[in-house]
Amino acid sequence: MSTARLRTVCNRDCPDACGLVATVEDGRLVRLGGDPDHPVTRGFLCSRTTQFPARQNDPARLTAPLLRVDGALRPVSWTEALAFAADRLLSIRADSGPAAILHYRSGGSLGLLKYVVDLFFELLGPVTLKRGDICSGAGDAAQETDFGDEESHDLFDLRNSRGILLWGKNPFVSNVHLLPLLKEARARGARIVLIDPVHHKTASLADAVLTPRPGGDLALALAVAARLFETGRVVPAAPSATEGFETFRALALSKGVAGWAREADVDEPAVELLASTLSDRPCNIQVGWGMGRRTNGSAIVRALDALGALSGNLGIPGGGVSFYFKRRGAFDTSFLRKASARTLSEPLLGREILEATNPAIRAVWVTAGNPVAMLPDSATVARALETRELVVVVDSFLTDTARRAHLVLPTTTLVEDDDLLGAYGNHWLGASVPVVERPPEVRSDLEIVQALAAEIDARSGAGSESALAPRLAGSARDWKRRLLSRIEPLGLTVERLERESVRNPLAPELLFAGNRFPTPSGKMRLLTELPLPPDDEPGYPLWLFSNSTERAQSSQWAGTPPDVAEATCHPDAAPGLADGALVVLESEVGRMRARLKLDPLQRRDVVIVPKGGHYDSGTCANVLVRARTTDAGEGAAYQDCRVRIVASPD
Ligand SMILES: Nc1nc2c(c(=O)[nH]1)N[C@H]1C(S)=C(S)[C@@H](COP(=O)(O)OP(=O)(O)OC[C@H]3O[C@@H](n4cnc5c(=O)[nH]c(N)nc54)[C@H](O)[C@@H]3O)O[C@H]1N2
Ligand SMILES: Nc1nc2c(c(=O)[nH]1)N[C@H]1C(S)=C(S)[C@@H](COP(=O)(O)OP(=O)(O)OC[C@H]3O[C@@H](n4cnc5c(=O)[nH]c(N)nc54)[C@H](O)[C@@H]3O)O[C@H]1N2
Ligand code: SF4
Ligand SMILES: [Mo]
Repeated sequence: MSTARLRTVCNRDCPDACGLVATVEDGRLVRLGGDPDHPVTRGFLCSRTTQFPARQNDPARLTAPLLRVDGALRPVSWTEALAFAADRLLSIRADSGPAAILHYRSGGSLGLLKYVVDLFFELLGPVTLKRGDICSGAGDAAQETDFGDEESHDLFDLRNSRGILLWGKNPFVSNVHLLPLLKEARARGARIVLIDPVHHKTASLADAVLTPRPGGDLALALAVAARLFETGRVVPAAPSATEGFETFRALALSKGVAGWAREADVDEPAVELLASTLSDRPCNIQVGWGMGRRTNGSAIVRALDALGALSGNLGIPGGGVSFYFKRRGAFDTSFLRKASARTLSEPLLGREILEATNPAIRAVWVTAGNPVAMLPDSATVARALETRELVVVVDSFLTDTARRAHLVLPTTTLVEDDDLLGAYGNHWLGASVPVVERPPEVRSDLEIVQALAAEIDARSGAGSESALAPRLAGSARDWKRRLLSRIEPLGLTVERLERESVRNPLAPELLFAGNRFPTPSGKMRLLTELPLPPDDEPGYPLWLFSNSTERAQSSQWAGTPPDVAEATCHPDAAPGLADGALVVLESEVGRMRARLKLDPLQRRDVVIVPKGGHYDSGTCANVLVRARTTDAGEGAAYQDCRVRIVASPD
C-alpha cells in the first residue's frame, strides 16, 4: 500500500482558507487534517471538512455529464454534452441576444480561477449577471460608505485588544480559527462580550452575553452612542475625523439611552457594559456576516462603525471594526473587462428571472451554486429554473438546482482543485493543488469553459479576431501565474504558494492610521439616517433564524442530511407542544415541517433552524424566507423572516 501526505488549501466559502494535509492511500483520500505550519489553521480543521473524505468517496458523486432526455437525466459523453450546450447557447444568442443567457456563480469554491469562467461569459456576451450579494452585500456597502474601503485589522492584532465585541458571531460554528485567539484573549484577561439574539455555544467564551431583539442592534448601538455622549466619553478627535458628527449626535440623543435600550430590548447596565468595554481601549468589534442580512442590516453595520469612531478605536492597534478581509485584493483580475451587462438582483433572483423582458431569460448557467436551496423564496427560484428552455449546472452532486437542469456537468471537488485562494477572515493567501486523481470524466470549470469555447468557435466559424478559445487558453498553472502578477515580484510565486500559505504583502499592518480614510473628504462617514423598521407581520410572532450549522457548508452536508429540519425555540414560543414533536413552521410565503427542540435559554420570540436544508426533501428554510433586499448593498434579508409554529397534522 502506498500512503502519501499532501498539502493543499481549502476552497470552501469560509473565512479561514485553511491549509489542508491530505492522507491518500493507494490514490484514495482517507483523511483530511489541518496544516500545523499554517499560522491560522494551527493543525486543526472544522468538522465539516474533517468529514469530507466520505463525501469525496460518496457513490452519489457525479462522474459523467447528464443530459435530460424524455424528462430524465441520463449519462452522455462530453462530446454530446458540449455539442448540446454550444448549439443551444448559440441559437439563443442568435435569436434573442446574449442577455437572454444568465450566468449565476456563487460560492461553492472561492478559487480565483473562477474568474476565467466569468471571462468566458463576458466574451460570449456579455450575458446577464447577478447584482448585489446575498452573503455580505449589506455590510460591504456599509463599510465602503463609512471608510471608503473595506478591510480588517490583521487577525493577530486581536492580541493587542483589551476588549472584543463578538457582534452577531458564532465562531464555534462558522469561523473556528478565530477560537484560539479568543481563548488566548480570555486567558490574558481581555473582556469578551457576545451580542446575539440566539443563545449558542460561543456564550461559553464570553464574559457577558447580550441577547437584543432581532435586528435591535441598530437601537442598541445608538443607545451605546448616546451613553458615550452623555458621559463625555466620545474621544476629542471624533468631530474632526468624521463627517456628519452633529447629525449623528442628534440621532443618538433623540431617544437617549433609555429609549434606545427599550427598543433594543436590553437593560441600561448592558448598554454601559458595552460603552465601558469600548472605552477601555483598544477594543475590536468583530462583526458577523449573518447579522447584516436584514432590512436594516447595512445601517446596523454603519452604527457599529460609528461606535468604533466615537470610542477612538479606529486606526489603533487592537482596535478596528472587522467585517471582511479583502480576499481578492492581491490578485490581478484585470483580464476581465467588467463589460456592462444586464444584471438581475441576486436576492430577488427567482422573480427577476421570471419577469425579465427585452430579452426574457431563456437560459441559465449555474457555476458553484445551489440557488434553489440557498436563495430566498426557494419555490419561486425553483419555478424560475423549471420554466427556462435551458438550464446548465456545473457541480459534483445532484443538488436541488442540478435536478432542475437540462444538462449537468460533473466537476472537481475541493481535493481535486487547482486554484488560488484568499481568505475573508484573515490575510493569508494560498494555492490549492489536486491531491487525488479525479474520476476520468470529471472536468474543472476552467477546462469546461475552454472546451465549450472551442466548440462554439468551431460552430460559429469565428475568425481569429472573435474566437473565444485563444482568450481562455492556458493551464491552471498559467492562469495562477497571471493572477499573481501583481505580487510575484514580492516573492509570492505559484511554487511558493503551492508549498505554503503566505500573508498578503499588500494588506496593511494597521488600518486607517492617523484617522485618515480613503473617502473623498478623507474623513470617516457617520450614519445620519435610519431605515424604516421591518413591517410587522401579525399572526407570525417568531423571528426565524436560519443559522450556519457545523454539520453543513451551506447546502453541502457532512454525513447524511436530516430528513426533517430541527427547529429550536423556548418552550413558551411553542405553547402546548412537546420537545421532539413534529410541527409545521409557517410564514407568509411558505411552510416547512420540523422537529421541535425546546431550549429554555432562547429568547421567546425566536426559532432557529439550520441554514442549508434541501428543497426537494422539505428541509429548506428558504421556502419560508421572503425575497427582500437589505437597506443597502442588495443583500438578502434572510433574517427578517417571521413565522409561527403549528402542530403537524400527521
Ligand atoms: N459550519 C458552517 N460554517 C460556515 C458556513 C456554513 O454554512 N456552515 N457558511 C459560511 C458562509 S457562506 C458565511 S457568509 C459565514 C457566515 O458566518 P456568520 O455570520 O458567523 O454566520 P451566521 O450563522 O450566518 O450568523 C452568525 C450569527 O449572527 C446572529 N444574528 C443574526 N441576526 C442577528 C441580529 O439581528 N443581531 C445580532 N447581534 N446577531 C444576529 C445569528 O444568531 C448567528 O449566531 O460562515 C461561513 N462558515
Ligand atoms: N436561509 C439562509 N439562506 C442562506 C444563508 C443563510 O444564512 N440562511 N446564507 C447565504 C450565504 S452567506 C451564502 S454565501 C449562500 C451560499 O449559497 P451557495 O454558494 O449556493 O452554497 P452551496 O450550497 O455551498 O452551493 C455551492 C455548490 O457548489 C458546488 N461546488 C463546489 N466546488 C465547486 C467547483 O469548484 N465548481 C463548481 N462548479 N461547483 C462547485 C457544491 O457542490 C455546491 O453544490 O447561501 C445563502 N443562503
Ligand atoms: S471550511 Fe473553513 S474551517 Fe473548514 S477546513 Fe475549510 S477553511 Fe478550514
Ligand atoms: Mo456566505
